[in-house]
Amino acid sequence: MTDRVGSLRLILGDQLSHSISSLNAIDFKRDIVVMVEVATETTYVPHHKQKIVLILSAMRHFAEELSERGIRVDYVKLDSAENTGSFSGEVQRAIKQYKPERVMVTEPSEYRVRQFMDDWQDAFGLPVHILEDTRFFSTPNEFAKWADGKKQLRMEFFYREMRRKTGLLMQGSEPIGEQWNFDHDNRKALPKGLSLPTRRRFEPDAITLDVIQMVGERFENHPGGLSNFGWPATRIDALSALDHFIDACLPSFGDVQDAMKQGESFLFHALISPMLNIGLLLPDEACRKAEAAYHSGHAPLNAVEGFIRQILGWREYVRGLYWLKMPNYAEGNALNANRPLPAFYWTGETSMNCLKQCVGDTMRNAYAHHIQRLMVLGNFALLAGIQPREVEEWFLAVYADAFEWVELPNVHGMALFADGGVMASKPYAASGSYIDRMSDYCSDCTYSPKEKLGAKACPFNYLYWDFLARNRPVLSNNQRLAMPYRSLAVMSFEKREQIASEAKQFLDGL
Ligand code: FAD
Ligand code: DLZ
Ligand code: SF4
Repeated sequence: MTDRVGSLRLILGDQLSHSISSLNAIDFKRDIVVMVEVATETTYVPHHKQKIVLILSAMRHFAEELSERGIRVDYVKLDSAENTGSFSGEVQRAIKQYKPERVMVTEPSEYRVRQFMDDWQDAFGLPVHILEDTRFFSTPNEFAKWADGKKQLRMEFFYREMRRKTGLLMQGSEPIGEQWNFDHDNRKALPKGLSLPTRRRFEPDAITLDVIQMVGERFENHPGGLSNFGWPATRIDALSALDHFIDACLPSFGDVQDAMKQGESFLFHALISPMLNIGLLLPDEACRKAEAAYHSGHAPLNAVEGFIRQILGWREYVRGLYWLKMPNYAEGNALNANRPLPAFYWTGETSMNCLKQCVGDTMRNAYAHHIQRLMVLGNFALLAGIQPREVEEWFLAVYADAFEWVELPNVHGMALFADGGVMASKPYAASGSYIDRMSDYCSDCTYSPKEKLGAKACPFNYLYWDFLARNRPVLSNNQRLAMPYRSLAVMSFEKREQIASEAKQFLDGL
């Protein structure tokens, strides 16, 4: 009789699902689960304090749940004296200690981790089984097959494939409502006086409080505050956050999905991306619950389709694109953007109220909603020509839901057009009038969205035209930009000169 461990099953901090493939057919007597808090993961970017608290607290809760199921768990805390500080170091140490016959792990979500995991079998001299992550609707291979031979990889067409595959919102082979996409119904500004749902906050329990204290001390210099921490760190709480969204927010989610309001970054959004990304919620259950809300008459089709498209469409699409294009994807800089990231992305100290509000929300909550990220924070970085690498690092650090597989395509491709149009058919560039239409930020700003030039002019206005003029060689052939380029062509020479000069002065002062 040997007391040698059968399988050493490693579970990473974004694999906290009881259905994770690395737990399949676990032998309760011979196998051991290893979970490790490691310095390399907590510091590869300066993560927002709330993001670290969420992940470590959720890991500790998950380890407890596994123990309660009768599974043997070795959980290594960040401050344990033996902790070597990296996934590879900790797996090697556990192999020495338990002498397992094999290591089993679900494939990591990020290329960075996959690279060193691929070396483990040779380095450690035992079989390392890297298993498929079955929590998604599609696989990277399926995406690669769909992408093969296509000139353009548009989300909309991949999304339709996913609708057919899953049967979500389908009636036979046709989409319910005879339309695949109701996006044009989902661009309304927030009506005055509309009452907003309250965010469901989850009071930290003893485990979370412990982590909060440790993170407050050890990661004091990382961005963000901890006082507002209210993320669900267990499966049960995550499910109740999802239910709260379906009950209280989903019916209005569609109409005002793109709206922004000072002091209110949650609005009707789901606030479930951190839970989906670490595995406390599964994408399938979120979509099925939303679909059921449509069939029961609780929520209208434009809201339910809009929500399902974000998860079944965008989330799956960005994952497919990431694995198809990595590692080269991160290297591109199609618009040759080279300016350093302004300090106000970290401090919020700027007189541009929209940016100040969005940075403020981000630092308070480790959250900002999609349009704040895309049309304010991303749009500014695009127009100002900020280096993609610096913008990507910022987005990867400050949001509780930020993991490279989902952050990189959204920032590099969608917000910055740094991939030259692989993801987006045109840059999401907009002047101040878009922000004015979709928010109440401008009424509290020192600048005016109505002024195009001069000291009071909203910087987004002249930066927009300067961006188009500066990037003419790369962008002017884009059919979707034909109209603004025509407007630029008929602008007087003096006006164009003034735009260039005010943009230069502004950008030099950043
Ligand atoms: P809702 O608006 O209520 O949407 C529901 C769900 O749909 C989300 O929980 C999310 O899982 C999914 N979803 C929506 N849009 C996208 C998208 N574009 N890509 C992938 N999934 C999507 N999302 C992340 O999960 N991590 C990131 O690091 C991230 N970085 C982003 C950076 C930029 C510049 C932009 C423009 C978007 C980014 N997104 C990212 C996508 C999106 O902004 C967030 O998923 C969303 O704001 C999360 O909030 P929510 O749960 O309230 O989402
Ligand atoms: C993001 C993160 C952080 C901050 N800390 C840990 C950790 O200490 N241990 C862990 O297993 N995972 C952590 N994570 C999540 C990982 O970065 C994520 O699972 C991998 O990057 C996936 O490729
Ligand atoms: Fe932002 Fe311009 Fe509006 Fe000020 S005026 S809040 S800078 S869009």
